[in-house]
Amino acid sequence: MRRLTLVLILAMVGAACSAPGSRGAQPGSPPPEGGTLPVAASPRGLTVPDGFAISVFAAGLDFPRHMAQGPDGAIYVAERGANRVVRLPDANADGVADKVESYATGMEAAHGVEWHEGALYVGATDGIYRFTPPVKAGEKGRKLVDLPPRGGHYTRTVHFGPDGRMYVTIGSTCNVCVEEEPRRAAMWVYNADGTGGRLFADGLRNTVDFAFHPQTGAIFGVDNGRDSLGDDRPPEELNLIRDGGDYGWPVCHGGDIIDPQFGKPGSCAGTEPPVLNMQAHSAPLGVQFYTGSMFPAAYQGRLFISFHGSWNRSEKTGYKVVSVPFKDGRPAGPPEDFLTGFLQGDNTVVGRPVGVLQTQDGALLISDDNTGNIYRITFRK
Ligand SMILES: [Ca+2]
Ligand SMILES: [Ca+2]
Repeated sequence: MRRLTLVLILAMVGAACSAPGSRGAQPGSPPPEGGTLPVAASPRGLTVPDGFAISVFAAGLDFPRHMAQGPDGAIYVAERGANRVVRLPDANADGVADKVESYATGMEAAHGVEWHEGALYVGATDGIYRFTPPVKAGEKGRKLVDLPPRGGHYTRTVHFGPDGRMYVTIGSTCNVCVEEEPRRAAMWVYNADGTGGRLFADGLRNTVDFAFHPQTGAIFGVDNGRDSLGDDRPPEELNLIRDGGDYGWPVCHGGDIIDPQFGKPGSCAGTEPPVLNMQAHSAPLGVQFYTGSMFPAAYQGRLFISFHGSWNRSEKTGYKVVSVPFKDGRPAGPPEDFLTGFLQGDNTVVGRPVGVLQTQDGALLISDDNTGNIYRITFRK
């Protein structure tokens, strides 16, 4: 497909100012800069398929991670670097956030966000917190679930299933090891109030995001494979996560690679192989099924996946957003590049995508924790 390179000329959205200056603002209070958003420092060359357009929805955020759209239509973003969730309204619907408001504060490394039945749920390192509007300045969220402290992978992801239950993933303490803590390298499920927690699936080294198939409700999660087995092993995984499933780590990777340290012959037997293997070291961190009407029909039902990009591969890989075609509730082909250009020709990194969110209007938002930007992708007929 012919691809269109778009040079992003960032519109001035207000007087130049810096996001760090907005740290410490209280929920519900106006941002210190008088309601303006920072302007991105420089234009970037990013590439989307022909017919699509990309623009900057927000800039200057402090390690923006996962995102959710609230019942008020605003975008809520976990700012991991600021230990909080910010609210980004776009009241005039011009595709640019009008302002940044500190909304929910005081959580260690806020990463996961989800709205469920009128309340905001946040996955922070030490637990899952709930904020029920109206959220007052400085209000502490209600901690629903205690989670193991920092050590190894420290992001916590939370989503609600169509069954109304709360699903939480936590990565391992290590690259590869046998975990003592049963909540590590696993998915747990809870009632919406945090009670009744139990192990749902394990052998998941670091499933940083997962999504429920829009028709079947099946859970598809990406898993970040272990390091130090070479540039192209083991693959990053897309798993269909079933109740009671063992997804292999630390003994088996990619469905058929027996771990040289922890595995033994037969270690892959009885484990769930991935439904799709992807390039090693891509670092998938965000997923979103597309159910909107804005994108062309070919994108309906596809799973968008962000690849944060490699950190220790001899040649860099990832640094892009791909889409995986789905048919009859299963992947129906390899990932196809959708948003590229974060890794430029001279191996220069100009962004690292994390969160992927389809908004109610059918656009796709991509957070980038390297630049602090949120990009918005639309399709123009
Ligand atoms: Ca706006
Ligand atoms: Ca696996």
